[in-house]
Amino acid sequence: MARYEATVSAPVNIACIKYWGKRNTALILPTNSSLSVTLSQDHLRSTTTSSTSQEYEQGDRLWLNGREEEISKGGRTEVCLAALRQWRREVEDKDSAAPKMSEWPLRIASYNNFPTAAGLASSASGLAALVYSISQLYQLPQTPSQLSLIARQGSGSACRSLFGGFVAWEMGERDDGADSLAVQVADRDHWPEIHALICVVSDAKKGTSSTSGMQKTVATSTLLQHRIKHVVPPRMTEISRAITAKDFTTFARLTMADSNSFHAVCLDTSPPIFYLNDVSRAIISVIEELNRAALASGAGLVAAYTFDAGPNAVIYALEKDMPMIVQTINEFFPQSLDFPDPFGVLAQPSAR
Ligand code: 2P0
Repeated sequence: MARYEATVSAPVNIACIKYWGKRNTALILPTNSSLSVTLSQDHLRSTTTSSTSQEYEQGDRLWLNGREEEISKGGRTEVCLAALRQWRREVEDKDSAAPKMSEWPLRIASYNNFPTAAGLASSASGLAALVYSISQLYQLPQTPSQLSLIARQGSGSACRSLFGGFVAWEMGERDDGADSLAVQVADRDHWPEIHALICVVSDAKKGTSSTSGMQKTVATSTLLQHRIKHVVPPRMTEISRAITAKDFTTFARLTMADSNSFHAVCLDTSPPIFYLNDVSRAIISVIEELNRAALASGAGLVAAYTFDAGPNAVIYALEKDMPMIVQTINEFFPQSLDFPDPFGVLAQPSAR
């Protein structure tokens, strides 16, 4: 029987300018643009195999880390699969010899090679790998930016994992979402000296999910309105320039400021959302002190912390400074470095 299969992997991305808030929850259209770095550590990836065959029993099926998950009607996964099938139909309409895969059931198996409970975003890499693997299976001609339109509807931050390196998710202006997509600001080779240290402060599942937390912020925070109108737009321009110029001090200043702005709007939500804990705040103090000492000695900033919807820290630093950062973090937090190889480098999603 004819059976087609494609396997790809996509890495986690960590935002420097944070996505927090939707203006359209059905289409996943954000209230502000965001910008992230795609990590490429081999142990922070989702690997997805998609296959299709005319002989499969009816109905699409999905397994996550070996456990079957329901593909709920009208849910995000189903929306992504329907959009990918539509693009496959266009391929089949143009080429009558192309197998009619769009009519066949799909089997999708996805694995994260990092613990989902570690509090690191798995939806971003997972949905990016899912969309990318089916695009390869279907041999779609669409660009990664066009594919990001579909990945975005699986999970907002997933659209940024379609690219390696430094990636912007442009919020767009249209109501149909056709211009809310990811673009690469710079590839991994542009600035390979930037590394990321992941500090797992807690591997407990987070109390407030991003999806519900951000909509509570949209509904109740007055500070969010200031952030999306006046704070994020100039930062997007400034951080893109800093990346182009490889200006670490500006990159670090904006990354830390935006993490703090994001957690401030969480606190300004009713009821307030607390993602940071005492260890997170202690890490902030240590990095601020390292940077103060560096500035006092006439150097630039040496490190930037950033926190997502949980207490775990990601610290960006240049490769040359990373041994000192790791040593300092280890001295202050001897138990906290759980990951065997904490250095992240930048990468492209790779087809295998
Ligand atoms: C980000 N986060 O930019 C921000 C920073 C968390 C804090 O993107 O509802 O899991 O699936 O679109 O993508 C988390 O949000 O939410 C997120 P949905 P998602 O990385």
